Amino acid sequence: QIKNLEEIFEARIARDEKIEPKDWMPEKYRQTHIRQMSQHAHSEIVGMLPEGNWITRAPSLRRKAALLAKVQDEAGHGLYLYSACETLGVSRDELYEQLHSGKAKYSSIFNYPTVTWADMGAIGWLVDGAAIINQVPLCNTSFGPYARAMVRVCKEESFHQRQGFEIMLKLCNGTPEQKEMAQDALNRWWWPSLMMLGPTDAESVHTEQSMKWKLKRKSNDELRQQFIDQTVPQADILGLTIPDPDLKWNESKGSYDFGEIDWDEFWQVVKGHGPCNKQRMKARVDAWENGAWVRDAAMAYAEKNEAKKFK
Ligand code: FAQ
Repeated sequence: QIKNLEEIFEARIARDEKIEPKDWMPEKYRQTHIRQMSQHAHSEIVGMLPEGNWITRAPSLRRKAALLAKVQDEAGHGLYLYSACETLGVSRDELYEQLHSGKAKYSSIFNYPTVTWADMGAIGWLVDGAAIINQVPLCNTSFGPYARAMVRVCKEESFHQRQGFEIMLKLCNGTPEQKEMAQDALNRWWWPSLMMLGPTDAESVHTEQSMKWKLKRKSNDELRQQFIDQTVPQADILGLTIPDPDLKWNESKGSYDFGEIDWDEFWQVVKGHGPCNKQRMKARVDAWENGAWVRDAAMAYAEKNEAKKFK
């Protein structure tokens, strides 16, 4: 029976049909989607913290409004993704518990500090830039709710990337100190942005299976190369230097060669030893604990209303 169901499932994947929550799916397909989608959701939620740090200090009302809107979008992305995950039979509370206990990962990139205003530019330009490269192929992923969520998320990320690039452009056309601030932000965010796209294909444990299921449409290395090729000309427009002495156009390949990524640093950050891991987790756990009274009040109100209905 299962064998038959599995064959039908594989044939649907081969025909590029979307798999929907109530359809039969192999248990591993379900689990791997819960893993990737929940880590994606956690990344959006933790990802609000580095930028949230600058909302009260944005240099103008216009910048503040744009940053506030961007951070709110990230909350929205997190909530869609948690909802998409719940369609696979896992509860929101379980997902939060996995994040707060350190069982579930979130993107390494959000464990770096935001020390100057230029970091808001670099995050939008580079981090959202890398996120778009990663997420556009996911609009075509095989699980319906994930694919549909990604369409709107990518549109919003595209606004985020532009607002970041525009911050960088303004700084680069400003005083020498402002340009220096932009260069410093690029120096600090470049390598972590490359790491964000995941370990090399040779080290990536999930890519092979995820490609077969059409969860992933492109490998980590393919996405990283695409990100570099897209971003280097943008740095040229800004008049900034990418902090990689080995970066060089390769005519025969039609793309850039680049230097060695510090994978030790990546794994240290993933394992919880990055510059801000403890601070980020504490912020999320505190928000959960300090918000308990709101959840209790909402539950009490809902129960009271429910009871009234049956009077
Ligand atoms: N950080 O075998 P692979 C955003 C883990 S959203 C931490 O290659 P996979 C928006 C991986 O989970 C950013 N851990 O894994 C925004 C696995 O561990 P596990 C998030 C990482 O899943 C912008 C192990 O290493 N985006 O930025 C990282 O096939 C600005 C082996 O790796 C998504 O989540 C990492 N960077 O490929 C918000 C997109 N990379 O789970 C605010 C969806 C890998 O076995 C401000 N996710 N690991 O314990 C994906 O596309 C994939 O999951 C990858 C990893 C490509 C991230």
